[in-house]
Amino acid sequence: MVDLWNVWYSELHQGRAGLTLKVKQVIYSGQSPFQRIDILETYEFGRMLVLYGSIMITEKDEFVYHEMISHVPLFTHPNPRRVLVIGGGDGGTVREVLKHPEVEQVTLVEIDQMVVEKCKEYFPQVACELDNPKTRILFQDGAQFMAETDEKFDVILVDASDPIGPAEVLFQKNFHQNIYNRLNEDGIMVTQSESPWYHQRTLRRMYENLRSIFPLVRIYWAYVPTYPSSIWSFTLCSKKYHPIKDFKADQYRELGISTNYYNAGIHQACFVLPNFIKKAILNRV
Ligand code: SPD
Repeated sequence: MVDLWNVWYSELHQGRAGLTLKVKQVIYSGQSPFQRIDILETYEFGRMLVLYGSIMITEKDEFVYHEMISHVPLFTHPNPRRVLVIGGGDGGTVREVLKHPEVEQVTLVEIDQMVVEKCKEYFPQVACELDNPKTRILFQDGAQFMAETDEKFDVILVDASDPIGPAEVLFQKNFHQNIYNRLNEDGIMVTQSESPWYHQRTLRRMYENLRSIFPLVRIYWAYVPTYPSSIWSFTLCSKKYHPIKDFKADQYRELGISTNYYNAGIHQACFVLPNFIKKAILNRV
Protein backbone atom coordinates (compact mmCIF):
# COMPACT_ATOMS: atom_id res chain seq x y z
CA MET A 1 0.00 0.00 0.00
CA VAL A 2 1.35 3.45 -0.85
CA ASP A 3 1.87 5.67 2.20
CA LEU A 4 0.21 8.97 1.25
CA TRP A 5 0.52 10.55 4.71
CA ASN A 6 3.88 12.23 4.47
CA VAL A 7 4.02 14.42 7.56
CA TRP A 8 7.26 14.90 9.52
CA TYR A 9 8.08 16.63 12.79
CA SER A 10 11.44 18.40 12.81
CA GLU A 11 13.09 19.92 15.84
CA LEU A 12 16.09 22.07 15.05
CA HIS A 13 19.04 22.38 17.41
CA GLN A 14 20.65 25.82 17.17
CA GLY A 15 19.08 26.09 13.69
CA ARG A 16 21.87 23.97 12.25
CA ALA A 17 21.05 20.34 13.06
CA GLY A 18 18.00 18.48 14.20
CA LEU A 19 15.85 15.43 14.76
CA THR A 20 13.15 14.41 12.29
CA LEU A 21 10.38 11.95 13.05
CA LYS A 22 7.70 10.67 10.71
CA VAL A 23 4.24 11.42 12.07
CA LYS A 24 1.46 8.83 11.99
CA GLN A 25 -1.25 11.10 13.37
CA VAL A 26 -1.74 14.55 14.84
CA ILE A 27 -3.61 13.82 18.06
CA TYR A 28 -3.97 17.28 19.56
CA SER A 29 -2.79 20.79 18.81
CA GLY A 30 -3.80 23.72 20.95
CA GLN A 31 -2.78 26.84 22.76
CA SER A 32 -2.86 27.15 26.54
CA PRO A 33 -2.55 30.53 28.29
CA PHE A 34 1.23 29.81 28.45
CA GLN A 35 2.31 27.87 25.40
CA ARG A 36 1.47 25.86 22.32
CA ILE A 37 0.81 22.19 23.07
CA ASP A 38 1.11 19.46 20.42
CA ILE A 39 0.58 15.74 20.83
CA LEU A 40 1.69 13.63 17.87
CA GLU A 41 1.72 9.92 17.19
CA THR A 42 5.11 9.06 15.66
CA TYR A 43 6.19 5.81 14.04
CA GLU A 44 9.51 5.51 15.86
CA PHE A 45 8.82 6.80 19.39
CA GLY A 46 5.06 6.38 19.79
CA ARG A 47 3.04 9.23 21.24
CA MET A 48 4.99 12.45 21.79
CA LEU A 49 4.34 15.65 23.78
CA VAL A 50 5.73 18.86 22.29
CA LEU A 51 5.61 22.06 24.36
CA TYR A 52 6.60 25.45 22.97
CA GLY A 53 7.97 23.65 19.90
CA SER A 54 10.28 21.22 21.70
CA ILE A 55 9.93 17.53 22.55
CA MET A 56 9.17 16.93 26.23
CA ILE A 57 8.35 13.24 26.31
CA THR A 58 7.79 10.32 23.99
CA GLU A 59 6.17 7.08 25.04
CA LYS A 60 9.26 5.07 24.14
CA ASP A 61 12.07 6.97 25.87
CA GLU A 62 10.46 9.06 28.66
CA PHE A 63 11.57 6.48 31.22
CA VAL A 64 15.23 7.50 30.92
CA TYR A 65 14.76 11.13 31.91
CA HIS A 66 12.15 10.46 34.60
CA GLU A 67 14.08 7.66 36.27
CA MET A 68 17.31 9.65 36.25
CA ILE A 69 15.94 12.91 37.62
CA SER A 70 14.22 11.00 40.47
CA HIS A 71 16.15 7.94 41.59
CA VAL A 72 19.63 9.46 41.72
CA PRO A 73 18.67 11.94 44.50
CA LEU A 74 16.11 9.65 46.14
CA PHE A 75 18.61 6.82 46.53
CA THR A 76 21.09 9.34 47.96
CA HIS A 77 18.94 11.08 50.58
CA PRO A 78 18.50 8.74 53.61
CA ASN A 79 14.89 9.69 54.34
CA PRO A 80 13.17 11.68 51.58
CA ARG A 81 9.71 12.21 53.06
CA ARG A 82 8.68 15.51 51.47
CA VAL A 83 9.46 15.89 47.78
CA LEU A 84 8.72 18.89 45.56
CA VAL A 85 8.60 18.74 41.75
CA ILE A 86 8.66 22.03 39.87
CA GLY A 87 7.27 21.68 36.33
CA GLY A 88 6.81 18.07 35.26
CA GLY A 89 3.10 18.38 34.53
CA ASP A 90 3.19 15.19 32.47
CA GLY A 91 3.52 13.26 35.75
CA GLY A 92 6.50 11.06 34.82
CA THR A 93 8.68 12.36 37.64
CA VAL A 94 5.89 11.98 40.20
CA ARG A 95 5.40 8.39 39.02
CA GLU A 96 9.06 7.58 39.72
CA VAL A 97 9.18 9.48 43.03
CA LEU A 98 6.25 7.46 44.35
CA LYS A 99 8.18 4.21 43.82
CA HIS A 100 9.96 5.21 47.05
CA PRO A 101 7.77 4.09 49.98
CA GLU A 102 9.33 6.56 52.43
CA VAL A 103 7.95 9.50 50.41
CA GLU A 104 4.92 10.74 52.33
CA GLN A 105 3.95 13.56 50.01
CA VAL A 106 5.02 14.78 46.59
CA THR A 107 3.99 18.31 45.67
CA LEU A 108 3.84 19.12 41.96
CA VAL A 109 3.93 22.82 41.09
CA GLU A 110 2.99 23.18 37.43
CA ILE A 111 2.21 26.50 35.78
CA ASP A 112 0.08 25.05 32.99
CA GLN A 113 -3.05 23.16 34.01
CA MET A 114 -3.73 22.22 30.41
CA VAL A 115 -0.49 20.17 30.28
CA VAL A 116 -1.70 18.06 33.22
CA GLU A 117 -5.17 17.63 31.71
CA LYS A 118 -3.86 16.62 28.28
CA CYS A 119 -1.31 14.22 29.75
CA LYS A 120 -3.93 12.53 31.90
CA GLU A 121 -6.00 12.09 28.75
CA TYR A 122 -3.30 11.07 26.26
CA PHE A 123 -0.41 9.70 28.39
CA PRO A 124 -2.15 7.68 31.13
CA GLN A 125 0.93 5.48 31.66
CA VAL A 126 3.01 8.60 32.46
CA ALA A 127 0.38 10.55 34.42
CA CYS A 128 -0.72 7.45 36.36
CA GLU A 129 0.22 8.73 39.85
CA LEU A 130 -1.18 12.25 39.56
CA ASP A 131 -4.36 11.18 41.35
CA ASN A 132 -2.48 9.27 44.04
CA PRO A 133 -3.50 10.56 47.51
CA LYS A 134 0.20 11.27 48.21
CA THR A 135 0.29 13.69 45.25
CA ARG A 136 -0.60 17.35 45.80
CA ILE A 137 -0.86 19.46 42.63
CA LEU A 138 -0.62 23.25 42.70
CA PHE A 139 -1.23 25.15 39.47
CA GLN A 140 1.13 28.00 40.04
CA ASP A 141 4.27 29.61 38.69
CA GLY A 142 7.17 27.56 40.10
CA ALA A 143 9.43 30.57 40.66
CA GLN A 144 6.69 32.47 42.45
CA PHE A 145 5.93 29.42 44.62
CA MET A 146 9.58 29.13 45.61
CA ALA A 147 9.79 32.83 46.45
CA GLU A 148 6.64 32.84 48.59
CA THR A 149 6.30 29.46 50.29
CA ASP A 150 7.43 28.84 53.84
CA GLU A 151 7.34 25.05 53.42
CA LYS A 152 10.49 22.94 53.63
CA PHE A 153 11.37 19.90 51.53
CA ASP A 154 13.87 17.05 51.64
CA VAL A 155 14.26 16.77 47.88
CA ILE A 156 13.38 19.29 45.16
CA LEU A 157 13.35 18.26 41.50
CA VAL A 158 13.27 20.91 38.79
CA ASP A 159 11.64 19.12 35.87
CA ALA A 160 11.60 22.18 33.64
CA SER A 161 11.11 22.51 29.92
CA ASP A 162 13.74 24.48 28.02
CA PRO A 163 14.94 27.95 29.11
CA ILE A 164 12.79 29.79 26.60
CA GLY A 165 9.16 30.65 27.24
CA PRO A 166 7.49 29.95 30.58
CA ALA A 167 10.42 27.92 32.04
CA GLU A 168 13.17 30.51 31.49
CA VAL A 169 13.04 31.75 35.07
CA LEU A 170 13.66 28.20 36.37
CA PHE A 171 17.27 28.43 35.18
CA GLN A 172 18.14 31.61 37.06
CA LYS A 173 20.23 32.12 40.18
CA ASN A 174 17.53 33.81 42.19
CA PHE A 175 15.27 30.79 41.78
CA HIS A 176 18.07 28.42 42.79
CA GLN A 177 18.81 30.51 45.89
CA ASN A 178 15.13 30.23 46.86
CA ILE A 179 15.36 26.46 46.41
CA TYR A 180 18.37 26.36 48.73
CA ASN A 181 16.37 28.32 51.31
CA ARG A 182 13.40 25.94 51.13
CA LEU A 183 15.44 22.74 51.43
CA ASN A 184 15.90 21.13 54.83
CA GLU A 185 19.44 21.28 56.22
CA ASP A 186 20.31 17.96 54.58
CA GLY A 187 18.26 18.54 51.43
CA ILE A 188 19.08 17.69 47.82
CA MET A 189 18.03 19.41 44.62
CA VAL A 190 18.29 18.08 41.07
CA THR A 191 17.59 20.22 38.05
CA GLN A 192 17.59 19.20 34.43
CA SER A 193 20.39 21.24 32.87
CA GLU A 194 20.06 20.76 29.09
CA SER A 195 22.37 19.24 26.50
CA PRO A 196 26.11 19.34 27.29
CA TRP A 197 26.68 19.34 23.54
CA TYR A 198 24.37 22.10 22.30
CA HIS A 199 23.72 24.15 25.46
CA GLN A 200 27.14 24.53 27.05
CA ARG A 201 26.66 28.21 27.88
CA THR A 202 23.46 27.44 29.80
CA LEU A 203 25.02 24.49 31.62
CA ARG A 204 28.19 26.42 32.51
CA ARG A 205 26.26 29.40 33.84
CA MET A 206 23.98 27.16 35.90
CA TYR A 207 26.93 25.20 37.27
CA GLU A 208 28.78 28.36 38.31
CA ASN A 209 25.69 29.88 39.92
CA LEU A 210 24.85 26.67 41.76
CA ARG A 211 28.41 26.30 43.05
CA SER A 212 28.12 29.72 44.63
CA ILE A 213 24.99 28.54 46.50
CA PHE A 214 25.43 24.84 47.41
CA PRO A 215 28.43 23.15 49.09
CA LEU A 216 28.25 20.14 46.75
CA VAL A 217 27.35 20.35 43.05
CA ARG A 218 27.74 17.43 40.62
CA ILE A 219 26.73 17.09 36.98
CA TYR A 220 25.48 13.74 35.74
CA TRP A 221 24.07 12.61 32.45
CA ALA A 222 21.87 10.12 30.64
CA TYR A 223 21.18 8.98 27.12
CA VAL A 224 17.79 10.32 25.92
CA PRO A 225 17.39 9.58 22.19
CA THR A 226 14.82 12.30 21.42
CA TYR A 227 16.55 15.19 23.22
CA PRO A 228 19.09 17.39 21.40
CA SER A 229 22.34 15.43 20.92
CA SER A 230 20.80 12.50 22.88
CA ILE A 231 23.07 13.24 25.82
CA TRP A 232 21.24 15.08 28.56
CA SER A 233 22.57 16.61 31.73
CA PHE A 234 21.24 16.91 35.25
CA THR A 235 22.84 18.89 38.05
CA LEU A 236 22.62 17.57 41.61
CA CYS A 237 23.11 20.06 44.44
CA SER A 238 23.35 18.89 48.00
CA LYS A 239 23.69 20.48 51.42
CA LYS A 240 25.12 17.36 53.05
CA TYR A 241 25.00 14.01 51.26
CA HIS A 242 27.35 12.84 48.54
CA PRO A 243 25.63 11.03 45.63
CA ILE A 244 28.26 8.27 45.48
CA LYS A 245 29.55 8.00 49.07
CA ASP A 246 26.01 8.09 50.48
CA PHE A 247 24.38 6.00 47.72
CA LYS A 248 21.89 3.60 49.34
CA ALA A 249 22.87 0.57 47.26
CA ASP A 250 21.38 -1.89 49.79
CA GLN A 251 18.06 -0.12 49.81
CA TYR A 252 18.03 -0.09 46.01
CA ARG A 253 18.56 -3.87 45.97
CA GLU A 254 15.99 -4.56 48.71
CA LEU A 255 13.30 -2.33 47.23
CA GLY A 256 13.48 -4.06 43.84
CA ILE A 257 11.76 -1.21 42.00
CA SER A 258 11.06 -1.71 38.33
CA THR A 259 13.20 0.54 36.12
CA ASN A 260 14.34 0.42 32.50
CA TYR A 261 17.44 2.64 32.65
CA TYR A 262 18.44 3.33 36.24
CA ASN A 263 20.33 0.71 38.26
CA ALA A 264 23.11 0.66 40.85
CA GLY A 265 25.86 0.74 38.22
CA ILE A 266 24.24 3.63 36.37
CA HIS A 267 23.90 5.56 39.65
CA GLN A 268 27.66 5.60 39.99
CA ALA A 269 28.65 5.71 36.33
CA CYS A 270 26.42 8.65 35.41
CA PHE A 271 28.70 11.03 37.34
CA VAL A 272 31.69 10.11 35.18
CA LEU A 273 31.93 12.91 32.64
CA PRO A 274 33.54 12.82 29.19
CA ASN A 275 36.50 15.17 28.83
CA PHE A 276 34.69 17.55 26.48
CA ILE A 277 32.16 18.26 29.25
CA LYS A 278 34.84 18.57 31.92
CA LYS A 279 36.77 21.05 29.78
CA ALA A 280 33.73 23.10 28.78
CA ILE A 281 31.97 23.23 32.14
CA LEU A 282 34.49 22.48 34.88
CA ASN A 283 37.52 24.03 33.13
CA ARG A 284 39.58 20.91 33.83
CA VAL A 285 39.93 17.28 32.80
N1 SPD B 1 14.55 19.75 25.19
C1 SPD B 1 13.89 18.87 26.09
C2 SPD B 1 13.92 19.33 27.51
C3 SPD B 1 12.92 18.61 28.29
C4 SPD B 1 13.12 18.66 29.73
N2 SPD B 1 11.93 18.39 30.48
C5 SPD B 1 11.16 17.28 30.12
C6 SPD B 1 9.94 17.16 30.93
C7 SPD B 1 9.56 15.76 31.15
N3 SPD B 1 8.82 15.57 32.32
